[in-house]
Amino acid sequence: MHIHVLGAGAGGGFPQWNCNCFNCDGLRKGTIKATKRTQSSICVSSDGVNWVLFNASPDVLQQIQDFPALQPARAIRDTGIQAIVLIDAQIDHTTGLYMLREGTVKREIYCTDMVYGDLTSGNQALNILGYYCGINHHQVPIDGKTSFTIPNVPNLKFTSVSLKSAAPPYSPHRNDPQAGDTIGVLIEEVSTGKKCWYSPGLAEIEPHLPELMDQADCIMVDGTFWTNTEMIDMGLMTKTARSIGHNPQSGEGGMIEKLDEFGLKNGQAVRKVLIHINNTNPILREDSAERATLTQHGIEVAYDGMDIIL
Ligand code: HKS
Ligand code: ZN
Ligand code: ZN
Repeated sequence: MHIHVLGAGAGGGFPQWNCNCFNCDGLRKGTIKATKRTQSSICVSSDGVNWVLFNASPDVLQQIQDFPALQPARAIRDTGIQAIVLIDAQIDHTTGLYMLREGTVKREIYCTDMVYGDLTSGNQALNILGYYCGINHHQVPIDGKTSFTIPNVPNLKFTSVSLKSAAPPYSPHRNDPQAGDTIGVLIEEVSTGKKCWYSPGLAEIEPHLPELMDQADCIMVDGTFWTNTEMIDMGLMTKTARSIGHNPQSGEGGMIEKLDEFGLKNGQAVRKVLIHINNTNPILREDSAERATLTQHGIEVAYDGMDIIL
């Protein structure tokens, strides 16, 4: 299974257009050891020709240009993207749908009923696509048991589960969380049995998750913030990381502590990768103490263009 990180940044990317924090300012000036990151998205394939796009980032056009495998050029109009799976309805994961409007072949969209509802009401993205390429909506089951497959994407199987989180600000049920607002997905390559867990928005490793995460050879999870009060401490927001759906890396119950519980899979070390990293996070600086701590715990920080072959 080939997993390609198209974008490893959180909403706004890195550097963020309006931000002058130590990281963003330092990256622009070249005074810190870090690389830019576009907004959160991965693509996955078994045969290297047919791909599933996970999330449609506002940066998707640049991401496609930077990864030629997504453009196999078999016809005058063509793409390697066979389907799009949306893990939530947030701006940073869905705005790229507008950029993928051309053509006469319908986009195959896999999402939960909740996400479909948000993207046809508070946010009209899927309705608007109807005026261009059109879409086929496929309902993603979230019982953690019923798997689904995608036509034209041979050898991959997907199992998803609902995660604790909040719907986007424009959702009709923003203050009333529902199952399916955000999901995590276990991606399996059928012929090899290799598996990757993907949850770029993860507020808490709830009791029903280890059952699926334990199966994974690679765990790719929310790397948005280092501390629970990161944005508050910098005077940028009044809400904690957890309250906006992102479990921080450090501290009690944090991602480092939780990821320590995952060790070996078939005698091999499980790969642990953080993705959806906010511009304010010190782990973006490759020589930071926080990055060294992650390395000690065997945790990697995703970067744009990262390839994971399982
Ligand atoms: C910044 C942003 C921080 C950020 C926050 C969130 C809020 C929102 C909601 C997020 C993200 C980046 N880059 N989605 O100002 O530094 O209220 O639902 O998801 O990608 S959470
Ligand atoms: Zn986000
Ligand atoms: Zn910043």
